[in-house]
Amino acid sequence: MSDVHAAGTLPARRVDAVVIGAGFAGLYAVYKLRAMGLSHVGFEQGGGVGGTWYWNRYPGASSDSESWVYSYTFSPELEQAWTWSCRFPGQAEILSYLEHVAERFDLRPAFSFNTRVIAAVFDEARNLWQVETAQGDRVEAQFLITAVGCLSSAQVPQIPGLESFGGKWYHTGHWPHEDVDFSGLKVGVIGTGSSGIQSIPVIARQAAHLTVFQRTPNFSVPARNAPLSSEQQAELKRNIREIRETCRWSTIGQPYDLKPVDALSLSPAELRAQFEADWAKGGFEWMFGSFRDLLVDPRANALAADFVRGKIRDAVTDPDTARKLTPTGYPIGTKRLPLDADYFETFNRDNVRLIDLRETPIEAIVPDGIRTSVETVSLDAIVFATGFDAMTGPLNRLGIRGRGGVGLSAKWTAGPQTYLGLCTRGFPNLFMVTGPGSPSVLGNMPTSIEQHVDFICDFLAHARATGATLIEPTAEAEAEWGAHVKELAAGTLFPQTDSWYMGANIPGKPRVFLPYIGGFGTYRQLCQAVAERGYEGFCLS
Ligand code: N01
Repeated sequence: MSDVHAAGTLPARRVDAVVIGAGFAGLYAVYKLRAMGLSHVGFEQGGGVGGTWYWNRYPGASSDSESWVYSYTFSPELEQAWTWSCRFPGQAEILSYLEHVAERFDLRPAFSFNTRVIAAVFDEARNLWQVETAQGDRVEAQFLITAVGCLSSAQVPQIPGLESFGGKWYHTGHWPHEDVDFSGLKVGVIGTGSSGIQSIPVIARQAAHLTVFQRTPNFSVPARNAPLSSEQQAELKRNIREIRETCRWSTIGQPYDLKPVDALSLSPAELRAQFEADWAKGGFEWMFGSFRDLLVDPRANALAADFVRGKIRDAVTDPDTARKLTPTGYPIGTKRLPLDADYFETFNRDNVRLIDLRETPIEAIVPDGIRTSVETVSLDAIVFATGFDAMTGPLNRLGIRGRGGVGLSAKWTAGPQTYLGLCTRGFPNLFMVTGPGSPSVLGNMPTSIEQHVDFICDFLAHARATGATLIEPTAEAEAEWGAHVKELAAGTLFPQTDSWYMGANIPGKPRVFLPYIGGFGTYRQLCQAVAERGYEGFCLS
């Protein structure tokens, strides 16, 4: 608490629950709390609703989940009222959708916008969270619900000389609201994750020249986005309930699942035919609707990786550029697989150049560009597509302190500890929507978010009905969950790779696999079983 507020000069408002964030998760949390008759207030750092889709306005930003699943399921009326224009909607369309939801259900008045939470301290004497914002709000609440997203803490790497750069620079996850026009400019993009891979083809079409600074080549699968015809829209609306039900119980929250077939059991010709058929469909189905052994057996994974390497060679005209773009040394899918629209083909353009930072690393940013070990690349603008401090980053920066004044980030020094990715011991009545240890980032986020918010709100209703005022996981449940999350990850190829799933993109971050990889459907069953057994693993008092 700051000195001013600790002195008690501002009266604290008292509510049942504080919600932090007004993206998919925060909007739904507020909707549910209101329906339950719990008083609440929401704080949102941005100037409007939208979360991820408020901040990530970079060129080409769009969903990687199909529109008919990347949306809320809680209101059949909303599902029928809203019509998506295409398979993978862009940032502006998703933001309009969330604005429509906020309007339709009158959710905006619950939030203070442009308001950043800087402290949330648990008052043990009164069993209340004391929440404070940078704007001077003070609120006391029984429950604290974080809905801050998993990929909202943008990371600009520490490259010497950035402050000397004479042009403009941007981070994809913190894009300006006004139009950024790269026409006639020499642009550099650093990073080839999903954000880089989505933005590079679009920037290449606008800029005079684009230089892509690539540290690790990435696998990517074509999205094959397309408009939805009115017949398709009508059919989706007719079938939407069934589609949703399949998503709820599937591995990654999508209306398809891994086939009960091993890639290794097929002949080379059969395998190729199946890979080609799924490749033609576009989207994640190529990897996550296909063989069950791809992410657990290195030999099966190598077959999938080789298939994509062949596609890269076919797409890129210059053999040396194709070589640089070809990923080696890590299993496909263990860095989050991007979807693209002509990403590899973009490197055939005359105005696009690839710099392989493994051969010629960046040494500094200089007033007129980026200096590598062999040259200075002259640039008018730099785009950092360099990612996020995933899952723990957005939570650690809220200034959360639990019992004994222990900070959440201090408790998590060696890696996050949670029960079900929802709660953490020592922080009573704190609920994290899609926290570390939840499936969340391993699939369709809205599916995960709704399940978490429903679970939390059912839990609050149960607590109210039973007269419990404090909810906290037991030490045993938390330890067991952590061991389970770790054990599941160890049975896959994921821990072999430096990725944000492993915290490897942030200097000094503990190397721990952050999400739960047992599958959305399995996780949902586990949560249901926990609830049915009287919220097993939690202490209610
Ligand atoms: O970030 P990333 P992102 N010098 O961490 C490179 C979600 N998302 O914003 O691999 C040079 O994946 C880094 O290189 P390396 C999605 O879950 C969703 O692209 O660490 N390069 C990498 O190439 C996604 O996975 C959607 O060697 C540096 C890149 O920057 C997640 O957000 C769209 C560097 C970062 O890739 C994050 O994606 C977009 C340095 N110092 C994102 N530091 C949709 O669903 C980092 N890099 C649509």
